[in-house]
Amino acid sequence: MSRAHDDTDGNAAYGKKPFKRARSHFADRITADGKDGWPVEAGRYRLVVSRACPWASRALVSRRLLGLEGAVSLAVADPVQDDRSWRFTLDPGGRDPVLGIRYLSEAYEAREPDYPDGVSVPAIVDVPSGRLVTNDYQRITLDFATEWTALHRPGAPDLYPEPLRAEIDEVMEGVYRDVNNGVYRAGFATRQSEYEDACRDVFRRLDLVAQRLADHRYLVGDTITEADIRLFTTLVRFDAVYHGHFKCNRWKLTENPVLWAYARDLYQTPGFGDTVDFDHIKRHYYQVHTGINPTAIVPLGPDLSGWVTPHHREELGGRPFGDGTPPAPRGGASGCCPAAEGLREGAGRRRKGPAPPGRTHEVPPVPEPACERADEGKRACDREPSGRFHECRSLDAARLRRGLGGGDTRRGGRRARTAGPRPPESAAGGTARGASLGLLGRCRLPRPAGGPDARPGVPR
Ligand SMILES: N[C@@H](CCC(=O)N[C@@H](CS)C(=O)NCC(=O)O)C(=O)O
Repeated sequence: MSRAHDDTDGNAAYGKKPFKRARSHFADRITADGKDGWPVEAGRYRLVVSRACPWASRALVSRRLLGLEGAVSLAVADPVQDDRSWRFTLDPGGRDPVLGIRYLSEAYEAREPDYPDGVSVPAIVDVPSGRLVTNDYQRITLDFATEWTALHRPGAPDLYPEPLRAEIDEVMEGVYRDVNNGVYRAGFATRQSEYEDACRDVFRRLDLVAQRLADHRYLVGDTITEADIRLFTTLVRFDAVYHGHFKCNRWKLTENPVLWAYARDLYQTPGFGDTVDFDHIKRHYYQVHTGINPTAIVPLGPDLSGWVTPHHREELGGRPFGDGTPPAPRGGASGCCPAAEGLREGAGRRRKGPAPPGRTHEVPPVPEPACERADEGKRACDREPSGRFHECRSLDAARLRRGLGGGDTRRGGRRARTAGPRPPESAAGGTARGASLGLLGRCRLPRPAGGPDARPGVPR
C-alpha cells in the first residue's frame, strides 16, 4: 500500500501477490459519550478521503446526506499516490491547509510512531493533535449515522434505522463480500481460478441484488439507507474501472436495466452524484495499480452522459429521505439540479476540452444541463438551433429496456408518480406502445416555446 521498494511491494505489487484486505488498524470510535476518548465535537475532526476510493466515498456520501459538512471538515488527497501513499498535492504548496501535513502517513505516525503498515483512506484525524483517530472504513459511516446525531442537519435522514438494522447488516454483508470487495478479489487475483471465483461471485450477487431492486426502489425498506450507499459506491465505479481494469466484464452496469436505473436514481439524488469524481476514479485505478496495468494508460471511456438521463424509479414509490429532506445542493449553486451540480463539480466543469495541466488525459465531456430534465432527449436529438429541446422516442426505448413501459412522459407534463410498485399492466401496455412507436426514433415533438424550462412542473 505504501513504501514501495520493488515489484512485490507498493502499488506495483497489486496483481502480483495474493490480495488480502487489511483489517483497519486504528478502530477507535468517535462517539456521543466519548468512550474511546474521542467525543463527537463540531470542528474537531478532519475526514481525509480520496474521491477515487469507494470506501472513502461512503463517508463522503453520508457526510453530505446527514449535513455534517460544517461539523467535520474535509481533506481530499491526490488520487495518485506516490510511494509514501496518500498526499495532499492538490492543495497549495502540497500541504493540507488545516493539518499542515504533506502526507496522510504523517497523521498515522503522529498517532503511532514507526507505524509499520499501510496508510489508507478514509481516515479521520484529530485536528488539534494531528493524530489519526480511525481508519475503520466499515465503522465511520455507521457512527456518522448513529453517534453524530446531535450535529445532523435538520431533516437529515435516518440511514441506519434501528428496526431495519438486522436486514441492512445482512444485505451489506453479502454486498461487501461479493461486490464491494469481490471486484478487488477479481481485479487483484493472481491465478485464473481465483479470478473466476471472484468474478462469478460479483455477478451472482449483482443478479440477486437486481432481483431485489426490480420492484423496490431501495435495498431495505422504502428509504435510502447505509446499504444503498455501500452498493452505490461500487456501482458508480463499475463501468469506469471494474469492468475493464478489474476484468469484471460479464456485463456493464449500463447493460443491466434494473441496476443502471437504480444507480442513476441515486446518482441524481443530492448527496450522491455530487460527491463523485470520475477523473479521480479513473486516474487512481489505472495509474496506481501498475501491477495489473503496467503502462498506466488511462482509457478515455466510458461515456458518462447517461448518468443524468431519466431513470423513472420514482414510479416504484419509496421516499428517498423518509420523513426528512434532501441536503442542499453542494456549494449552494443554482439549486436547480443536483445531478447537474454533481457532474459540473465532480466531473464536468473542469474537464471540458483538453486535459488541464497535471491531468494526463481527457475525460469525455459530460453535459451540463441547466436543470434535472434538461438532458432528456439530448443524446438522440440534441438542441434545436433555437436552443429548445426536442422530445425524443429514445425515452420510450429507455423505459422499455427498464421494463417500466414506453408511455409518454412528455406530452402532458410529468407522468403522475405512483405511491407503490408499478401496476403490471403498465409494462405490458408500455411495451405495445413503445413497439408501435419504434425504438430510438427521431424527434417527435418540439418543446413548448418559452425556453428549456417552460413546461409545467419542471423546476427552474
Ligand atoms: N482500511 C482498509 C480499507 C480502505 C482501503 O482499502 N482504502 C484504499 C483506497 S480505496 C487505500 O487507502 N489503500 C491504500 C493505498 O492505496 O495506498 C484497508 O486498508 O484495506
